[in-house]
Amino acid sequence: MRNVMLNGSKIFLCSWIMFSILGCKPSQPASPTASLALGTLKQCQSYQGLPQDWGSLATSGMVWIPAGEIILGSQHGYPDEKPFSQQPQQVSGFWADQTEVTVAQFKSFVDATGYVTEAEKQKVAAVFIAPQQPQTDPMKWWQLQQNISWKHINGTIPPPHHPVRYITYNDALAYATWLGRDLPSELENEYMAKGFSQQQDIGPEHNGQLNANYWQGQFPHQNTQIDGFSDVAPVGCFQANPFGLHDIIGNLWEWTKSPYIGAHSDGHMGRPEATRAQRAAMIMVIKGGSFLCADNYCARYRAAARHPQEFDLATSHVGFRTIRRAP
Ligand SMILES: [Ca+2]
Repeated sequence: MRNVMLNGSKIFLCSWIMFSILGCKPSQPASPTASLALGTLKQCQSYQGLPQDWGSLATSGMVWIPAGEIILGSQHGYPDEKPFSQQPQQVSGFWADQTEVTVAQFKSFVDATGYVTEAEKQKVAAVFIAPQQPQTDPMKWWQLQQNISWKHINGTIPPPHHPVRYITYNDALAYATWLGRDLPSELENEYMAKGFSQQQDIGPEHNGQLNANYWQGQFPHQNTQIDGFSDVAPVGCFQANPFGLHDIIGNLWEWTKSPYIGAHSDGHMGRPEATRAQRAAMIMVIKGGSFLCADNYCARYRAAARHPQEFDLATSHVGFRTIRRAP
């Protein structure tokens, strides 16, 4: 048995002979592919949007998230984030996309299946338009526009290395199912974003440097884009977190499989279970914040932050990543 380091985690590899004799099994799955070479502006701008072995390897573009535990939520956030309990919740290990799903990845799904997204069927999506003057009414910066979709934004085709957006919950789940994957629960997303940390929350900075695409300046009229992006950024322009995940905070909100059915303090613990009535409402939890989250509005560029989102509304600021649970 060999002891090796892979993706920062110690694992055991069994040779076929030892497996036959001793029946030993890896303590956790071994990734046969290297991590994506992302994390700088130069690297993300040259990325083509498809990870190594795409189309042939079930875990292409993913890293192994080892089992662990977190206390869900934060005492320091918005009221619905405050923990129900100081008892940590256990999370089993799973594979996770290193980046938000890209336009190129989603295109490969559409090319293979002929899938038509809900925004294309509905012929409408919610689009952010920055006002020129200070505003407090969200209806002043959100517009329902026709003929906007994942492949057609303001008359242009989005670049293949951008995260796909204008994707509803059903669209995201269809893509994940096609790959034999799933969407994370809120608990799994927050565990990914907290990345080994015992802190109650994780923000968009790392070692005093901005490490996420969010909004600097006064939202919604003044975007100083100190982080380099006024709109969505290509995936992987910022350093990965300790689990090897890029943009788990900021850039786009990410769909989870957990219905939004109230505050943690009411006993909702971020798992996907829900009653039939709750599923019928289908207001889902989204996590991580987006390029539209600013200090003065929606300061939700944090691991513990959460927000309700209509499951069938395609918007400018919501994307997703998939996970694959170990058998
Ligand atoms: Ca930004």
